[in-house]
Amino acid sequence: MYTDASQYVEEVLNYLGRKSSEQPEFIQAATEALTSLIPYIAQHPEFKKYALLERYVEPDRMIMFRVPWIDDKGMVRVNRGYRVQFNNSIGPYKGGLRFHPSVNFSIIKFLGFEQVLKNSLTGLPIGGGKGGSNFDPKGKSDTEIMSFCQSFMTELYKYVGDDVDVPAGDIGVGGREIGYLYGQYKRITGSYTGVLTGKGIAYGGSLARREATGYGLIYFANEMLASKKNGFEGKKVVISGSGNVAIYAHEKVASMGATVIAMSDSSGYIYDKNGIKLDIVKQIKEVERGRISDYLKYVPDATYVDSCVRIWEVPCDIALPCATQNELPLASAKELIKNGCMLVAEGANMPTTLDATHALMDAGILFGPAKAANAGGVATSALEMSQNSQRISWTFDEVDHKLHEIMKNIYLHASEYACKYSHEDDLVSGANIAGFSKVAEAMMQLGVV
Ligand code: NDP
Ligand code: 2IT
Repeated sequence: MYTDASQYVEEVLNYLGRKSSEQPEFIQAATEALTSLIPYIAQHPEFKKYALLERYVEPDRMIMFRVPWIDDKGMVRVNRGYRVQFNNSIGPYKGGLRFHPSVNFSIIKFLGFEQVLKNSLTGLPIGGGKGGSNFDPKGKSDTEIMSFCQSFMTELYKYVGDDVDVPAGDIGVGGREIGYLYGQYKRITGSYTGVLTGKGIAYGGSLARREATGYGLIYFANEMLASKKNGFEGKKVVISGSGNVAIYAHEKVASMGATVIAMSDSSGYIYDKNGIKLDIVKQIKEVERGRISDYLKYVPDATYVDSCVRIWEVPCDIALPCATQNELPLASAKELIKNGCMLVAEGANMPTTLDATHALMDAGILFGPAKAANAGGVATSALEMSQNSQRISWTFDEVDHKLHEIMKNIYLHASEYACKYSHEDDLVSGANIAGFSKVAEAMMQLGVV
């Protein structure tokens, strides 16, 4: 039906397959997005002449640098630092920094690629980028984390700026790390600008940024449920991960009458049929920086299973993958379908594999794709940027209210495009096309750059 557009997308994906074959996560993200754009691209034959897709899949630039630092024993250690500035057609590059041993160009490119569409969907003027390091924060002391962050920023500062590129947190980068990074930026440049978001409240951070991704995820999922005249009251929820996104998704969903019965970390998951007590998880993860299995020290009749992926075998009404990419494969999707799950909304970036996404949608499970469902974090980062530029701070309720409105709008926008180009419940296509159309329009107007 869309022969020319399909052919064009195939050519671009083949090109990526040849040129970036060692970047499987990036190819996965690009394949999912570009394939769903076909009906939209079919309406814009001019894109091919202007090589719009070829330009769109190529980041503006990719920066890699050495990060030497000194551990507590006085040994010099070396990691790799990355920043991929993907696309700034609609605003300064914006996106998190991830510190995790698995970080490489494939992971950072996939995250940057997703970020371009996500940031466009927020309706705010932010382009897309992502960065990080293969540094592993686990088991490191505060002084080691500080030494690493200072060295990382000593190189990164050359490439960022409040109107240029504004990083924030992601896996392994929270308030502590952003503080050390900001301190070093300020020390080197002498300038006090909103160059990072997720900052501490005492030095320019926004209230509700810490909660924003998790809260936003629940606001979005609530719109999905409401479209079917349903809600969270009385629902059983499984949330993977126990980091920033997972914890605040739990907090919000519990406040709306649901019970969270399982959570995880990269070692395994806990199950508590009476509902997981969030204050204990916060104590373990935010204060002690411990393992999720420590929950059993506080609640001995809960269960711990030594596998994170098996969390999807726990029967639930709602599944919220909030840990990492590809954590919900096809076999897990089949478990969710078998057990009568009705909704999956992605708090993490690309947590569901492509075949699992198709299986869930084909089975009629409501599916909220990451770039729409978890956009509340970066949207609130953009609100932090606005507050910094205006030298003002909004109250928690003001920011939370704006976040709620933004998530409702993202849902409306994605479902409107889903209806127009695919079908009502295809929020994957809806979110991709809604996000892409604005970036494509800007790129066409900006000329061949
Ligand atoms: P955190 O570092 O706070 O938490 C990450 C959680 O995921 C931890 O529980 C961690 O367990 C677990 N995890 C990490 N890697 C794996 C793995 N390979 N297998 C299983 N579990 C794993 O990160 P965030 O909560 O900030 O981020 C979680 C996800 O949400 C990521 O995909 C991120 O990109 C995405 N996201 C984050 C936003 C934000 O504002 N922070 C915004 C939008 C999306 P362990 O401690 O054992 O490593
Ligand atoms: O994936 C994401 O959207 C984030 N990690 C948040 C990015 C940001 O700039 O707040």
